[in-house]
Amino acid sequence: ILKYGATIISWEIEGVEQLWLSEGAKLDGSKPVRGGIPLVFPVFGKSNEKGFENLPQHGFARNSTWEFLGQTTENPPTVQFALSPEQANEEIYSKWDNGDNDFTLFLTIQLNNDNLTTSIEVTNSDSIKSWKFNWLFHTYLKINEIEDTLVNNLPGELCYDQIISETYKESHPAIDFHQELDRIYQNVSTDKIIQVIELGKVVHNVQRENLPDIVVWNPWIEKSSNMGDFQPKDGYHKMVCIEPGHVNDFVELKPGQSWSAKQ
Ligand code: TA6
Repeated sequence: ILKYGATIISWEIEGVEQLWLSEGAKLDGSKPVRGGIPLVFPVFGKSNEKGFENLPQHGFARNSTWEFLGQTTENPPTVQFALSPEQANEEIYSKWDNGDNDFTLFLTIQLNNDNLTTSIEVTNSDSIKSWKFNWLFHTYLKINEIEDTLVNNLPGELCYDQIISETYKESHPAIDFHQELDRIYQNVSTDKIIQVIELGKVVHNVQRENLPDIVVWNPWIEKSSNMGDFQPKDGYHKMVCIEPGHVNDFVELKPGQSWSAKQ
């Protein structure tokens, strides 16, 4: 895990890597990590919402050096990181509202035998004003071959398709990949486990607590070639982003209120 962005860059189950990390990923804090589990806060993507319009894509959590709080339990191994305005990337933080929202983020990472749990707690530590935010775990899952891969349990769900800028109900029994795909599935019951299936075998199960939205993304050929830190260029065959979040609208916190979620 890097303190930069509190970014998990590798997760193995019995020696088998579960996350995709670009060979061109910057791991020196010079830019957000291309791969692993970057953290998206206080905004997903770009937003014209008042107070968010000047923020760069995906906000500042992934560009800030978090404080390592330590290991909280021995078994299963659990560690905690925190971020507050003092450590936040000043240049970006200052672009959120009036650059004076008092917040505290606690990230808890638990490594179990066959699963990884990442939990976030967001607190409005301001004494006077409310503010709102998005949260998303931008998880890059590793697969063997995107053209053998399906994502299921989304039929009937409403999605905003970022490629064609249209909202529609998912009608396919499973999502398959044969071009850039970038969709925000909205308000999907957390009773639904999102499965990544390869050649008929479930290779990833994504479970959520209090994260109603799921972004599914594969950059495909052109987008991969346009991202300098996306290496190798055919690496899109080996990854799919399944991103649990609260991004379809903003969560509002009053002074002293907290919000928490998990994947
Ligand atoms: O994963 C959804 C998304 O918003 C895509 O549209 C793509 O932009 C991706 O995030 C990566 O964004 P980044 O700022 O990390 O290049």
